[in-house]
Amino acid sequence: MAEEYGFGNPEIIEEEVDILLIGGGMASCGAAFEIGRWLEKMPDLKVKLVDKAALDRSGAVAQGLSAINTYMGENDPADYVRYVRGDLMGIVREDLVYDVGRHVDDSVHNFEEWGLPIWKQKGDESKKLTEGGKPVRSGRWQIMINGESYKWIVAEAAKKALGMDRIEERVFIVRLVTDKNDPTRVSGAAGFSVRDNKLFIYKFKACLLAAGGAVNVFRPRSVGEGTGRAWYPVWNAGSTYAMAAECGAELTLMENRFVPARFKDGYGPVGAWFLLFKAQAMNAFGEDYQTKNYSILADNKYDTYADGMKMGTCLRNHLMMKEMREGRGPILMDTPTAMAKLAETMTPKEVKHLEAEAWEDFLDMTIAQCGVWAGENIEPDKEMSELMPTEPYLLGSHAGCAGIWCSGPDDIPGTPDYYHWGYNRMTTVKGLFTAGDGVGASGHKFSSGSHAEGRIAAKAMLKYAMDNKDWKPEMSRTVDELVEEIYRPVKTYLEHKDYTTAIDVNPHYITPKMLQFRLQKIMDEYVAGVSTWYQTNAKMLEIAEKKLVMIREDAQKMRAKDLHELLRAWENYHRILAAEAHMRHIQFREETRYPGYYYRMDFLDLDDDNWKCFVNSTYNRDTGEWSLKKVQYKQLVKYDGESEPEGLARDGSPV
Ligand code: SFD
Ligand code: AMP
Repeated sequence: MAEEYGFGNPEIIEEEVDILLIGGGMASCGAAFEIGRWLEKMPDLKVKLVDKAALDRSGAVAQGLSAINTYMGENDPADYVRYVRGDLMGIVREDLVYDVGRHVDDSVHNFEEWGLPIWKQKGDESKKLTEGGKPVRSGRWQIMINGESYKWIVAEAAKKALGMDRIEERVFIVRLVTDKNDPTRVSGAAGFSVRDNKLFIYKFKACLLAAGGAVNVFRPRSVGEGTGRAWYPVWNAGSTYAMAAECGAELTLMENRFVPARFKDGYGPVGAWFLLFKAQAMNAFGEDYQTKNYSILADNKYDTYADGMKMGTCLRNHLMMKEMREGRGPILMDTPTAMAKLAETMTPKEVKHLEAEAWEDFLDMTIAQCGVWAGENIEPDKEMSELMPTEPYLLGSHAGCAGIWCSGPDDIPGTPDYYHWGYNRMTTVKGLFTAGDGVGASGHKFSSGSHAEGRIAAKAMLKYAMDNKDWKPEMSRTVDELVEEIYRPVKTYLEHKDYTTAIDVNPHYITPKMLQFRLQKIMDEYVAGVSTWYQTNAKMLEIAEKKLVMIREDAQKMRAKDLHELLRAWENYHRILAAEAHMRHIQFREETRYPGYYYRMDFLDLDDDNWKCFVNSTYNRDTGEWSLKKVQYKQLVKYDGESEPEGLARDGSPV
C-alpha cells in the first residue's frame, strides 16, 4: 500500500480471541474480574480488554465517587425493583433489575476487600461489611465511601485478574462487524490506537460492549470558558449505542434521558446533600417548591408514579423547573441550615470534620465543584449554592434507562419468552453482550450494579464461548475496507489541506469540533434541550430529523489532522447515531412519560392506556433507516404489601 496517510500507513494488528471486552469502566472491570476467576480452569481461553483510555482513570468513575448508590444490605431486591420501577415511571425490565439487586452486594464486598474505605457506623469502624459492619447509609440504597481512588482499586483487581498482556489501553473501537456467514451474529471489531499509528482488528466468538453512556450530545450549559465541563464523563461518547445499532441490535427506551439537578456550573451531585446532610432546596423566596407544587402532578397524570412525597427523579425535576420557568429562580440548596442543624449535637472537632466532609463529597468525585466554591468564595456553612437542571445525558445505569434490549436471566418467575431468548445480557445480535450503561430499561445500577452486571454478562459469555467452541468467526468486511473507513478523516485532511491557508477553514472538510457544535445546536433547539426548557413537539422533531440525516451525511467530511482529531471525529460519529436514536424514540412515543426530563408539548399527559410499554428500535446500516415498535411491559414484582411469587425470595448468592 502506498504511503497514503500523513504519518505513514498504520500498522495493522489482527488478533483472534474467544472474548473481547470493549471498554474498561465499571462493567468491563467486573467482567474482567469474573473471567479471571475462570482463567485457571480454562487455560486456553483467549480474552482481550480494550479501553480507549487508561484503565486506572477511565470511564464515569475516573475522578472517584463519594457514595456507592446501590447496596442492598438489609433490603430485599424485590423492594429494589419497586424503587427502580417507581423512579423510572413504571416501565422497567424487572427481571434485569432484580438480577442486579440479588448480585450487587457481592461486588461491593469485593471492593472493600480490595481496599475501598466504606464508612461505618460508630462502633463498627473496624468491621467489614461481611463481618456485620454497618455502613453509613445516606439513603435506603446508598452507602458512603472515601472514594477518590475507587476506580484505581477496581481497575487494579481487573488488571490482576486478566494480566496486562490481555489488556490494550488507549485503543478506540470504531465499529463492530457482523459475521460473513450469519448477519445476525457479531464476529469482529475494529479500532485504532489514539497514541500510535496502529489499527486493531479483533475477531471473536463473544464480545462485551460496555463503552458507557453518551455525553455532549446536547449543547451543554457550560460553554465558552466552561467548555468541557459536564456532569457525566465527556469521554463516553455514545459508542455503546451507536456500535450496537449499526450492528443491528435492538435498542430500547432510547427516548429516556437523564437530566440531573446539580450544583450550578461545577455539576456537583446533590445526593449526599439531600440524603446525608438533609439539606432543603428552595426557590428564590425561600419556599419549599416540592411541597408547594405537589398538586400539579395530578394535572397530567404524573402522580400515577408518585408515592406521596416520595417521587422519582424526573418528577422532582418537574416541580423544580416550574419555579424556574415561572421566574422564581434561582433554586438554592440551603447548605448553611443543614450544616448548622447537624452541628447542634456535635463537638467543635466533629463540626470541623463535618465541614471537611462537605468539601470531600466533591473532592472525591467532582473536583470542579470545589473549584467553583473556592473561586466564588462560597463557604457552604455560610452561603447557599445554586442548583440547576443540567443538559440531558443518555445512559442506562444512573437515574435513566436508555440502552440495548437484552435477554435476561432464566430463573425469574413469570418472565415472558421475549424477555429471555438466550444468554443473560446478550443483545438481539448473537454473541454481542452488554452491561452497565449499555443495558436498557434497567436503571439505578450505578457503579456497583454496573460492576455486578459486567460479571453476570461475563459468566454468560463464557458459556456462550464454550457452547460455540468450534465456531470460527469470519468478518463480513475486509481489513482493507475497515482501514480505509477508519482512516478516511485523515485522508480527507491530507487531500484538501493545501487548498486554503487557514487549515481550519476549508470547503472540503469540517473539523470535528465544529461538527460537534452543529449536532449540539440541533439537539438543544429541537430535541428538548436546555434552550427550550426541555420542550419539543412533532413539528420540531420533524426539523430535527431532517437536520440529523444531513449531519450524518456531513460527518463523512470530518477531517483529522492528527490521531487526537481522529478520535474526536469517530466520537462525534457515535454521538450522531445515539442522538438520532434518541430523537426517533421521542418522536415515536406520543406522550410525556418523563416530565422533568423532557416534555412532548403536543402530548403533555402521561398516557398509561396507550404507552405503558417499551419502545424498541432497530437501525439498518445499509439504508440508514430506523424502525420502531411497541413492546409489551410485564410486571413481575408485585406492588407493596402483596406477596411475591415463589422464587423471588432473596438468596444473596454471589454471581
Ligand atoms: O454522585 C471505550 N455514578 C455513580 N455511581 C455510584 O455508585 N455512586 C455515585 O455517587 C454516582 N454518581 C456519579 C456517577 C458518575 C459520575 C460521572 C459522577 C457521579 C460525577 C455512576 C457510575 O459511575 C456509572 O453508573 C458507572 O460507572 C457505569 O459503568 P459503565 O461500565 O457502564 O461505564 P463507564 O464506567 O463510564 O466505562 C465506560 C468505559 O468505556 C470506555 N470507552 N473504549 C473503547 N472504545 C470506545 N469507543 C470507547 N468508548 C468508551 C471508557 O474509556 C470507559 O473505560 S452521583 O452523581 O450519584
Ligand atoms: P445524585 O447525587 O443526585 O446522583 O443522587 C445520588 C443518589 O441519591 C441517587 O440514588 C439518587 O436517586 C438519590 N437522590 C438524590 N436526591 C434525592 C432526593 N432529593 N430524594 C431521594 N433520593 C435522592
